[in-house]
Amino acid sequence: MQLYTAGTGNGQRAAIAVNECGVTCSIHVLNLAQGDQKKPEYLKINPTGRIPTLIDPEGPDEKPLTLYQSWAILIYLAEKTGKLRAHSPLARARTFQWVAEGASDMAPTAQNIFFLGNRMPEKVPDSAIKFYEERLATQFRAADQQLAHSPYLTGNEITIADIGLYPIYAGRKPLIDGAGLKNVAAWGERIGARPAVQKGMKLES
Ligand SMILES: N[C@@H](CCC(=O)N[C@@H](CS)C(=O)NCC(=O)O)C(=O)O
Repeated sequence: MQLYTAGTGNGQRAAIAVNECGVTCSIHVLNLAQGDQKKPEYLKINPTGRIPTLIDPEGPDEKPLTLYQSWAILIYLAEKTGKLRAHSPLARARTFQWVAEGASDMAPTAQNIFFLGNRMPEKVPDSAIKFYEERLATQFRAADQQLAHSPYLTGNEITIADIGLYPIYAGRKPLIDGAGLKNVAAWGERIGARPAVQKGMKLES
């Protein structure tokens, strides 16, 4: 397989998924600041001009598959390899809940904090950034309550839910730890100690 990625939360999520699932994969780190993601040859595999993108030469129906969206890559690799999957119907349902929470709420909230603080042409009021910071802390508070009862988000086994949320946590660790979320902090230590996670987090962008 080939993974085109970069050292951002979304890029790290896909790289960790590749490492955790143990697939043979060449990892290509794009330089986003220099616009590698907008080059015509890259737009051919990902017309959105963003990372990550996975190419699996042995995709479904024995045909090559090109796939973008980090959460889709994570789910695809878990389905393909049987790794990081929840097994009971209840744990599977909770996995879907956390994947939806991460993809549709937490990751965009974290991205808003980054864009407002780093990408706006004018200075944004501190209150706007604080609004999204408090929102992210509240979203992780629900994870903290779950993690008071189990070592991972959906029970005793690590799943795509944990891998999906981890780069969001790692990118805003001081904010989330500062909100006193002790169970999330312990979970973060647990996930962050995994060699496959450490390797995926170390991409240079
Ligand atoms: N929801 C998408 C977001 C992808 C995304 O926003 N990628 C960013 C890096 S984190 C990107 O490629 N930005 C470069 C650009 O927009 O030019 C995912 O999870 O893959």
